[in-house]
Amino acid sequence: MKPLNIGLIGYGFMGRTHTNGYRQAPRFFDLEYHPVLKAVCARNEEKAKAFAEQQGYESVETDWRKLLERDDIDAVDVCTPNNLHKEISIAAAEAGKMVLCEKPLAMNTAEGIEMCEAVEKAGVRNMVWYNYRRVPAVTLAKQLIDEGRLGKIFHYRANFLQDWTINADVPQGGAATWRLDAEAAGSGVTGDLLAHCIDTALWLNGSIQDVSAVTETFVKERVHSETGEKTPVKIDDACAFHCHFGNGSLGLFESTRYARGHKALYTLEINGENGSLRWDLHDLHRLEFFDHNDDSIVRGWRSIHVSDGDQPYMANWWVPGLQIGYEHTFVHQVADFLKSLESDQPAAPTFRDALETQRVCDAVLDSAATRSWKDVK
Ligand code: SOE
Repeated sequence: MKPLNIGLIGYGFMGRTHTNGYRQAPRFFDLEYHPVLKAVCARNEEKAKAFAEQQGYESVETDWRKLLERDDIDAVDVCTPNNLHKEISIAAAEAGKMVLCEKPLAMNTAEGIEMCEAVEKAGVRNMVWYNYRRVPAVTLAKQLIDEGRLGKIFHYRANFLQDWTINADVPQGGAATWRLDAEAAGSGVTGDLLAHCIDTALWLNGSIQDVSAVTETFVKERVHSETGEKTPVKIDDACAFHCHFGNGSLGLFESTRYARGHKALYTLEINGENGSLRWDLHDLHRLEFFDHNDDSIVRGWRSIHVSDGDQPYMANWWVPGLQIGYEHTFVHQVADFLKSLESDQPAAPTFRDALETQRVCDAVLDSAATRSWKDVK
């Protein structure tokens, strides 16, 4: 067994999901490398200590630069708000650390390019936490598409719907609501939610060529948590776009934080010449599959309960029929990352892969701002 010493920066929601991944992966997967929770870093020492104690980190740092100076850290996990991804990731790469960065890669494409160049120049392993690729049902969708079961693809459709910002009293900025502050997040639902849909789409259906988008900011001003002042909201509350994929299919995407009743409804559907696939995060272990090659008298949508040992990742979990959930996507991502060290292959999605998502997000925002079609550049 080889140790892989982890330095986590940021201990919010994502810090917890990743930490759980580090803890569980070696318990369920046969891995040569085992993560060691060496240090957690955050500005608030008291809270960082409480997190370290609860989660099992050996030490605490309050300055991320100090963490990067430590010889006992192999991999840095960047779980900060988006506006710090670039600076920390580049510094970590320059310090020779592996870098695992929370999504989206960066605030924009220009930053993403710098980040890619830094990790590639330093020759350090890098990965971005687009976790939904590792839902077994989504991974199975990839397998079925790659086997050619859908034939020529005509349509790709995805939604990511939430409702947590409808109340105009929700503030922007600060630890809990930095996602509403353009200075910290870069964009709203486009970088936060559609980025997931785009990452999955690029993986399942290939490149996106051009986009036409519309965005809306429903609540124009919110109190800023740090200043107490009411200031203009500069993020997109909702975004919808359509696009052309490189394979000739059409894409339709929608995301909002104003779909009352929906907490995290990520759905996708792909329609091909010979079949279709449909998946829903709220029922994440099921993959709906329509196979037109079935005998016509029994032809219909089948609902595959992805829980059997010969389906992706499931041999590592319980016995067939017993399902897993959201947290396991991060366990899978950690396991795949650790296996990539053994095989010396890149761990997808790399920074370079995630840059493609960033380019689509930038084209989407540009299209909405200019009310025109934009090429993905
Ligand atoms: C936003 O509410 C959020 O937590 C995103 O930031 C995550 O990336 C997404 O997986 C769930 O929703």
